[in-house]
Amino acid sequence: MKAMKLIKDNVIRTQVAIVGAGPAGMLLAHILRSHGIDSVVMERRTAEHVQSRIRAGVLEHDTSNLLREYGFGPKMDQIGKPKNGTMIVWESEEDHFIDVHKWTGKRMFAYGQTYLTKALYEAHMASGAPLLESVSDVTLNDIASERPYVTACHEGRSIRIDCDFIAGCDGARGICVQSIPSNYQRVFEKQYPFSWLGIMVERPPLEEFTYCFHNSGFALAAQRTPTLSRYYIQVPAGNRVEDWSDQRFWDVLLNRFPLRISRKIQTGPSIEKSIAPLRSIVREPLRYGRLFLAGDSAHIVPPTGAKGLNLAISDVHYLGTAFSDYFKRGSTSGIDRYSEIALRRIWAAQSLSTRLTMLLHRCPDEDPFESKLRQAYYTLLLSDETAQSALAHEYAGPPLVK
Ligand code: RFL
Ligand code: PHB
Repeated sequence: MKAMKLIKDNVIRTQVAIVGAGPAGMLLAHILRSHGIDSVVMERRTAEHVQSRIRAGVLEHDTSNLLREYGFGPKMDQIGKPKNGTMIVWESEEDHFIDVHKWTGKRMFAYGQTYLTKALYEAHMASGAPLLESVSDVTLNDIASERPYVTACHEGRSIRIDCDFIAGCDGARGICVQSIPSNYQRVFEKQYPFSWLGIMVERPPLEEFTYCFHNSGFALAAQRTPTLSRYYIQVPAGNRVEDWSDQRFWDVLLNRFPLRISRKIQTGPSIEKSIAPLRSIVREPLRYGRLFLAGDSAHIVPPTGAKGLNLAISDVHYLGTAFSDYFKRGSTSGIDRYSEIALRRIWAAQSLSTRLTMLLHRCPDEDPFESKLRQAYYTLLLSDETAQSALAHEYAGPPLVK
């Protein structure tokens, strides 16, 4: 419990109690440290578990620059790779490249969330800042008052953390969203009737990230390193990993990609396989009293736009700056405007992610009208430079509010 202010046995005093040690929670702790603000991070899983989760792979230009500003550039450049954009392929249609570089002058950055999480943990541990792993029974208390506190069980003992603010960075099913009275917050939600089944394979990837539409569903070829590839296919909601042997996965994936692409895909045994249901959630506002939501606890976007991690990073950038203004200057304007500022980017990301999801996935009960709309949008994309530029700008993400 180095660097934590122990008031008395098992009672800790900190400025910001952070629930959840995913990228949102760990980056927020880092940002606060850089402003001289102390925090305590609580995580219900072990560090090994959090660092082994395989999720996002693409960062926006502005997000990767922000991570550079916070000191993560050297690690990112060891493993990550700039990308001009993302390819869309479609059976019996021309390919379309979402040319982010041509239309916006920016580049996306291929960098796995797993590597970012490791870099965040390393920086945290090197600083000696507190991280309480494997906590249970986290409970938020008096959050509508000026003296909130968190109680939890850690290493078999009850602890209490007195704080000025609580940051809810514990994902969509965490305790923080459950601690907000339901009549206080609006929840906007959409479920999709399909999931993504993803595998990791030790084979060289395709040159470009490639989204594929096929009448039987979506597929994606993604990449992590020159020798590590990530592939996804759309599967019906409710499918389980056990239903999918490697052979069945590859058969479906290779059948979905046009032959000119599938013949370049190097298959092999999966080293990881997981399923994620697709859904959209936005909570408004992102604050209740002294509790602030950030990352997946505030919103979930379907992964088709590659926006979730980017939003988690921009949320905590706004929140960390707002806390800094409060502690350094006594200004409440940042914390008062946090929800409104963060929600602008969140809804922009929802809009893009929903449109790309509908363009590239096939709903089981899709009617011919919806199929015609999809075709009309793709035809527009292939022929109209304004549509190409608009999509590239949205995919690149809106600029961060300074
Ligand atoms: P996390 O990463 O889920 O971390 C939350 C942490 O909170 C802990 N926790 C608790 N701790 C203490 N007490 C409790 N009661 C707790 N309850 C929960 C959890 O154990 C966990 O460690 O949320 P965070 O930090 O907000 O980060 C969000 C991102 O992980 C997520 O948005 C992205 O992975 C989304 N995403 C993508 N985002 C991108 O920007 N680009 C992409 O290319 C991209 N691809 C993806 C994705 C997500 C995917 N899945 C799995 C849905 C691809 C996929 C397949
Ligand atoms: C990934 O690399 O895992 C990835 C890339 C693009 C997406 C989603 C996930 O839209």
